[in-house]
Amino acid sequence: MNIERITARSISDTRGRATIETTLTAGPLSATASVPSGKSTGSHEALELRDADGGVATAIAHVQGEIAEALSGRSFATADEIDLFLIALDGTPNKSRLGANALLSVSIAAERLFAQEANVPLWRAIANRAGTTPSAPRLYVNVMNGGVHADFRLPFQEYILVVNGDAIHPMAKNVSAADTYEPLKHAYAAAQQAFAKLGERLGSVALGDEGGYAPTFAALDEPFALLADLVKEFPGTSIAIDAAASELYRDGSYQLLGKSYAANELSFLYEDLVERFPFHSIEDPFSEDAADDFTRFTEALGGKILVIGDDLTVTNPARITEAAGRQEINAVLIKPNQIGTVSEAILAVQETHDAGWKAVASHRSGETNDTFIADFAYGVGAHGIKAGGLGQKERVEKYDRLLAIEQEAGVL
Ligand code: 2PG
Ligand code: MG
Repeated sequence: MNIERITARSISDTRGRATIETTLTAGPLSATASVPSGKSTGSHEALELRDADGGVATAIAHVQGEIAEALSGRSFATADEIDLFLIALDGTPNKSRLGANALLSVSIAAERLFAQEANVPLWRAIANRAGTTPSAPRLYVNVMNGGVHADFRLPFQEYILVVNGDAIHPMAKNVSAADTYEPLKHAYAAAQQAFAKLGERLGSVALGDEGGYAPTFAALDEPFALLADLVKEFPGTSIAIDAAASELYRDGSYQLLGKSYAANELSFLYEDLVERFPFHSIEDPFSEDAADDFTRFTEALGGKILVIGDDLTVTNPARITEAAGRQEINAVLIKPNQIGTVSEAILAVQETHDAGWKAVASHRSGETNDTFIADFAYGVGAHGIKAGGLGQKERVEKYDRLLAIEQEAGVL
């Protein structure tokens, strides 16, 4: 394939900040991709190139200038070839020269072009490339937002209802009916009802960055009591949090609701919560460099819940391999923009699976209408997908895309 034309422009993400959207053209084919942006970013992530004024003019100039020139006149047989070319062109370990945002916008658009050329849906192209079996992910619906996503109205960043479509309907267990059972449709319907019910219980409250409610509570366990009630009402659901603990960490301890916790005290707090409430997973329970605390915690609780690395592992295959060697976690959050190309995000999934761990694909807190992450989650057969609360269109679009994928998969 020859990429003949590349254009890029600045669009707004859900926080109204600038982000990059790129369009590639090859003969009659054309594909567009835009890139999300995090707020609680890990310090080991690939670099998102921003100008001093917060804009992405330099990233756009790189795409339309150096990257367009380098790609022009060359022929690429696969999307992986393009990604390897982009990585070499940038030449830095963290994409700091051309920008991970600039590179990823090209990488995702290229993936779409190759899917079009092969005349297969995007999720199928990703599965073929990754060597994975596509399947319906659990929905990690971020129903209450806290931490830096809601001015710390709640101490933890994300209070999540995990919905497992396979566990909702008795039909799913019936082998003869399993072929026609649509787990995502049932999971999403349950998520909508649970989200509305929670809204009624909370009354009129603000929404956080990811389209979940942002209430305040005096006690740390009150939101969990509310979530536990929902779990009782909705079969197939359970509780997860993203503690995003790097954001709670000050001078050697963790700050929660005005109290200071040493790492071992925070561990006890989590253990107590897991004992009292129906937990599925805890993401980033400690700060991004506290590897030993992760290992101890996973040893203690890894048999009961998923301990997910995000800021710890930053979708970086080398960091995931390192974490595997020390058994720091048992699941990994996969965010393509933390690493900067689709091929490296796929490699991160492969490293995760090689370690015997679960992969959870994830959006970012600043999103666009691009639904690539839904195809990615389904294509790599991820255990789950974090796509936010239902109070923001850009989150709902990801869930809508998942339902469309489920239909596509049913007719192929
Ligand atoms: C996270 C994410 C997405 P952000 O920490 O997992 O939910 O937040 O994009 O702000 O890093
Ligand atoms: Mg996180």
